Amino acid sequence: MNVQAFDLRDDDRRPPVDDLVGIVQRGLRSQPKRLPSWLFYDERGSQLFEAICEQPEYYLTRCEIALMATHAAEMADVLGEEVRLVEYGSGNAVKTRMLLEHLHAPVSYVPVEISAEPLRRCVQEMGERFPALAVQPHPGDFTRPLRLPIPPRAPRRTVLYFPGSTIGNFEARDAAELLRKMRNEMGDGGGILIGADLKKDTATIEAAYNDKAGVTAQFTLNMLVRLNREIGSDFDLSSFRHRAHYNAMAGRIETFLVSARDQKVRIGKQLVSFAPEEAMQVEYSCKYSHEDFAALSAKAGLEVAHAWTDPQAMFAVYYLVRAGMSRH
Ligand code: AVI
Repeated sequence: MNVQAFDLRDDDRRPPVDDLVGIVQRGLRSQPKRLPSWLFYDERGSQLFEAICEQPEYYLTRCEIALMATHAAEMADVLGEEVRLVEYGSGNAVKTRMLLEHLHAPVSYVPVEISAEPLRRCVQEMGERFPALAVQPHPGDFTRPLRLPIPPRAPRRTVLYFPGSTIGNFEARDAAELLRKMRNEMGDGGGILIGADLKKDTATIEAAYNDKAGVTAQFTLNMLVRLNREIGSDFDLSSFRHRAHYNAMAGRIETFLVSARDQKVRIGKQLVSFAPEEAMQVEYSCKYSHEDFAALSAKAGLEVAHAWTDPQAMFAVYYLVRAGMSRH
């Protein structure tokens, strides 16, 4: 197995308890109250997210995998020979495997992942599946500037792979900032291969975030379980409900934890009041038209060089390059 050694002492993105108390207190002081969506992903939350991807209503994963099954060979041709593939996150073994199977003489594969266990699993799986490939894990937060490991030989280009429509979990300004950071990391001749969920009828989108089995509701509520465990807050789980609705004007699913009653919750030394039906915002999942995505890319100095979509136009994978470069 051609895997570069790595050190994973920093287990995940868990900030020190005092910082987390401060983050939560600040979020609950804002109007409306809000909590950051990265809080979903403790060990249980990551398992629940995997379970969400299996739910019949959650079309995103299935559609993106189907797109890869149909178009990965063509994507590999577009990316060209001797690519260094840097993946933002490492939880997408199926899609990444499909891409790597078709890449022409890739130089290295660099999964960037904040949580130790998923990164370790990814390294092992990819190392076993592609024994000749240099796997260079990069433990860390992909929203921060990356110092990529030195590749075993000079790549012709660096391609950042960001599947899953995770870009949709960033608000417009943060999404553009993240793409701008990616533009710097890929360099002049590089590119970004990115998955994005497309706008469609409200019922289909809302069903994906309100599955019948209630897995998404558990995922949302797990954020409170995590806070109770990690900062000693006393959220009463039976007094908050999951709510996800599609805001068609803004083009996004907005997910909330809604207080079922008048209640107070202890966060550190503070008591925070919740009114009956008060909604605390926990996640946005933005949906795009092709024009929306081109406009977002342009804000980051990028343009869409290729787009792959399924016949039902459920999901898209875009290949972005620096603006002006696709005509060279
Ligand atoms: C990770 N991300 C793209 C998922 C989404 O669809 O926004 C997270 C998720 N939240 C609820 N269901 C899935």
